[in-house]
Amino acid sequence: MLENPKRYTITAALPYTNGPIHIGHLAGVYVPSDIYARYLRLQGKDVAFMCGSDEHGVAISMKAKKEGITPQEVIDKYDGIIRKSFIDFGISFDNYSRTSSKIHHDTAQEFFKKLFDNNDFIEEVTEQLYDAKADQFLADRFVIGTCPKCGNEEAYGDQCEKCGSTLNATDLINPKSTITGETPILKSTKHWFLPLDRYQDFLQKWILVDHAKDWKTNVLGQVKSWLDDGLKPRAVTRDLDWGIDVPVDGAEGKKLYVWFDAPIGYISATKEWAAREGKNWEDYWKKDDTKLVHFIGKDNIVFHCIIFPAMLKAEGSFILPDNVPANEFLNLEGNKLSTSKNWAVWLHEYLQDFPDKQDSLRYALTSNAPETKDNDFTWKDFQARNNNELAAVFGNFINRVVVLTNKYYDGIVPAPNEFSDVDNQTLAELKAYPAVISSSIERYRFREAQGEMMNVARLGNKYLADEEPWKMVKTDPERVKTQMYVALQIAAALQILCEPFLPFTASKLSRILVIPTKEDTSDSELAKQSHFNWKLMSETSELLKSGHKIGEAEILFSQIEDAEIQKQIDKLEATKKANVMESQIVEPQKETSTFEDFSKLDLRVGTIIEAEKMPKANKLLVLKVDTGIDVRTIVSGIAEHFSPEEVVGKRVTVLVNLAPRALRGVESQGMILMTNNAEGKLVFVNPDADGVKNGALIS
Ligand code: B3M
Ligand code: ZN
Repeated sequence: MLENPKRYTITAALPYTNGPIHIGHLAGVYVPSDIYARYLRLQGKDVAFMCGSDEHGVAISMKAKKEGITPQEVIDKYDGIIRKSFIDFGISFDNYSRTSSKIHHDTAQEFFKKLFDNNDFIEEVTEQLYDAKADQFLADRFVIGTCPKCGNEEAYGDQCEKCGSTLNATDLINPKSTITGETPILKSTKHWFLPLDRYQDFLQKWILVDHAKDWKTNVLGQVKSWLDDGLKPRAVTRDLDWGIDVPVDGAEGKKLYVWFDAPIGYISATKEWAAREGKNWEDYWKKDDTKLVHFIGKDNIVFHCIIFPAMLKAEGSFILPDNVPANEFLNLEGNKLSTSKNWAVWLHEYLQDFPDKQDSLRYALTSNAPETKDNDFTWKDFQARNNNELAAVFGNFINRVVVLTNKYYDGIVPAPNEFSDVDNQTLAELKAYPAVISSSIERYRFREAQGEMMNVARLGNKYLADEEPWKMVKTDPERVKTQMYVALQIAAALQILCEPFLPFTASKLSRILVIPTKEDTSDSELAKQSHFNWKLMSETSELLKSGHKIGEAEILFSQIEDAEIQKQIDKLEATKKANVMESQIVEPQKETSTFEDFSKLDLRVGTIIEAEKMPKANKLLVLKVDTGIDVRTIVSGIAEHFSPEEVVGKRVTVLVNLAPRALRGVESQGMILMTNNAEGKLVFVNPDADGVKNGALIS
């Protein structure tokens, strides 16, 4: 692990522009990376926080086909949505670029060309999957099949998202084209392969020895299983019509594999930013005193720990990542998040429904971050975190401090008298928190770090509850000056300590406490003092000097009402129903029958007038049905779907001239027509029978 780096390059996985950002992306990648970047800036570190839209690959082409638009229209649509939602959510990239940019195409082609000229590739003609009907080679997501490693039946041609393995399309069992559904044939085609096997020993040592202690076990585990299987050459070009041209002769119609070009997107984003800021991009990618950290989800581990490092090693002039703190997956209400099934909380929709609650979501996602195992997001938990923790603990403490300071001292920080043991103890505890939170953040334990930050608010609440200045003020107002001075120091410390986690709250707090923000370039003592000096808080407890005037109280966290949560839950229920409808298979039409056949069936409107369970038969109800002709007994296999009480009075469609048959000794004289709903539950085929008499003929 690099000690005391001179600068930091932080990358966040480039989101595919085939859909918006959802809470899984945020919890897995963007909130933790933003916490880390904000924290380092508060330390006054030199940070390059890079991201951008991942705009090539089959995922984009498939979305374009699905939406009937061009790939360019797809990437422009979603790049716009994603870019704006990151800004509105406070993800503080230093540059958010896009891989369709010229600077990226040039950078990726230059990178490929250097490896090509260096003979780092194997050029080979191999048999690849081909869809004869679509006249197209099937790479990556153009083919789906069973993963040879874990049996997942929805593995893609390049990756199995379930077990994290990267695959060659020809590895898939029972492959099917996702374009036409056809079974692919094999067809020869030339590609350039990165000989990963040449880097086996280097990767084995670099990761499993050098980083055995500082990389997360979930990352080491996945990489180890990959290395144990033995690395094989991997094609880094594709037969596609969308992507970056392969910059060598004889490669007409070939594009760079998206996972070859995308990680280079971090480099091109840095180049673009450095040019804009008058910096040297190579400091951030080629200097040994730069710490490079990749923030990703677990499905990207192999690309960031094996393939990209092998590329960087082959190129020879780049540093390697110091850490890749990949998170596991976040589920939603107990089910896997799914873009295709719309089973997600989309960031841009969240911001429409909760326009001023960015920090509430950041807080809930960090509290449940899938740092070591998959975790679950529920709307009820989100509400509880906001109401019972942010509002009730953090907001309540700040509100009491600000209201009382304004009430007793017109907002002026009072000069303290002699400190009691409790005061000194409290201030000593406060001074210990910056180091505690730093230690957690620097080990990528953001959930733990946020919990410690909240403990500072708890420390403040406890101090006020124990000291009760609102009572003391009647008998010993001089004592209260010291109490409020101590409470104000805790509030000021919170303003700084919460910024990485709750940036919008930190900004409100700086306004309430009149603490200059980083943008405040005045050379006031406070401006110089309170920012970039996270460490100062562990050296002095006087962040707000006596005489400093604070502002008025503001609500930091308004309550989230049950109705707002119910609306979100209902929205997901509707999505679930729509998905079930979507997934319902429509039986193919039966063979043609004649009108004569149909006219033999005698269908009538009827009403169920009595119902009882068939003794010792849990599937059967014995019904008395008024068919308009007579009242007759019909035995129906609906007992697992309806109670007798539920069906009495139902107007139903009855086949009255079905030959009677005995069921468990009861003669059934007809059949009531039913069907299945999307959830597979039986439902009556009800005639629209208002004003229709029993016995009316259905024809
Ligand atoms: N576009 C994200 C994904 O696999 C992928 C990350 C690229 S980071 C270089 O969903
Ligand atoms: Zn698998």
